[in-house]
Amino acid sequence: MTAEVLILHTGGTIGMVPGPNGLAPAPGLQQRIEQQLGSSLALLPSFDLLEISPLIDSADLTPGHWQQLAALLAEHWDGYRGFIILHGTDTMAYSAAALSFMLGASERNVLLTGSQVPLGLPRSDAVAHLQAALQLAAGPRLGNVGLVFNNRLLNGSRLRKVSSQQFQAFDTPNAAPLAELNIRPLLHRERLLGERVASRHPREAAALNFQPGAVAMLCLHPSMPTALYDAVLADNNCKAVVLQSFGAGNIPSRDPAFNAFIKRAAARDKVVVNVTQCLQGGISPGAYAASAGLQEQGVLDGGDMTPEAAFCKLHWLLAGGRDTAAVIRDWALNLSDERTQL
Ligand code: ASN
Repeated sequence: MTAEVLILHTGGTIGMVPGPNGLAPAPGLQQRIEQQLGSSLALLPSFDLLEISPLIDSADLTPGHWQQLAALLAEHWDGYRGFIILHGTDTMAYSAAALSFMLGASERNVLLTGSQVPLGLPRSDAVAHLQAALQLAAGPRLGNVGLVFNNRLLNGSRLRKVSSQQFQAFDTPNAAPLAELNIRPLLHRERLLGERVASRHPREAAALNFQPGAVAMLCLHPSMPTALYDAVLADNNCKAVVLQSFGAGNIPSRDPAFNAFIKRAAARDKVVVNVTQCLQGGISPGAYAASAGLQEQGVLDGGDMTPEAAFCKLHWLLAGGRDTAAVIRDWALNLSDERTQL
């Protein structure tokens, strides 16, 4: 073992530098970390750093990147005590959820972090995030794939990016933080995955077959253009849909185009999952007449899962080669505390 922690740099603001068109990813982060963390490095766990190529703004994330991360984790799994994934904040919630499903109650600590201001620029939040992530990654087993951000450790399968401006950029609106990283860190052990769910070796994830475009998201709004429904139905690549419904799970029940969409999706073997577009609270099937009958028509209950987690769970289930019936069966599994258990 050369170092305790392996840092995988994927891109994102944390490692960006200002350029002619704005902030852009730049290689050579190891040197900049050494400069910026300075003398604190002697007090922190040792690390190696690998950069994926090309480094990306996380707005360019694809399911292929999850596969790439799984392969890197599998390759280096036995060589390090823990892993840090440096990632852009824009799609952090997706990658954190995807990794949560891939690893379950992970045998090794896998933590994501990033920043709102690049490392080395005035008022950057990057140094504190890196320092905290290094300490946690090399520490006792957490189980959860977690996000270290703004003095908190959050469950990776529950995340939402809630601010493009504030240093508190992330929240888990339906779950409490796993740890508060105060002067003395306060770890809520009872909130960790522990033995409640299975752990999976990243080798399994590396062997999955994530398909780009396999899952679509439809965010309902008044008077949806029917072309949106038609496009999803016509795309044979698209095997599942995350329906972001109103409030407690309600849909435009008087709209013939919507009702036809649900029927035709089932007829074409597409899995539809219902989650709320509200930030907090989840759906309550049966609470309103407007959503009655959805479950009878085969629409799956997404509970209080985030749209990002529902999207990634469907991708993960499909990447394992499951047919529609198996996706529907395994949708109910608790893989990483991604929803509140009833
Ligand atoms: N656009 C950046 C990214 O997601 C935002 C960030 O990292 N703060 O890569």
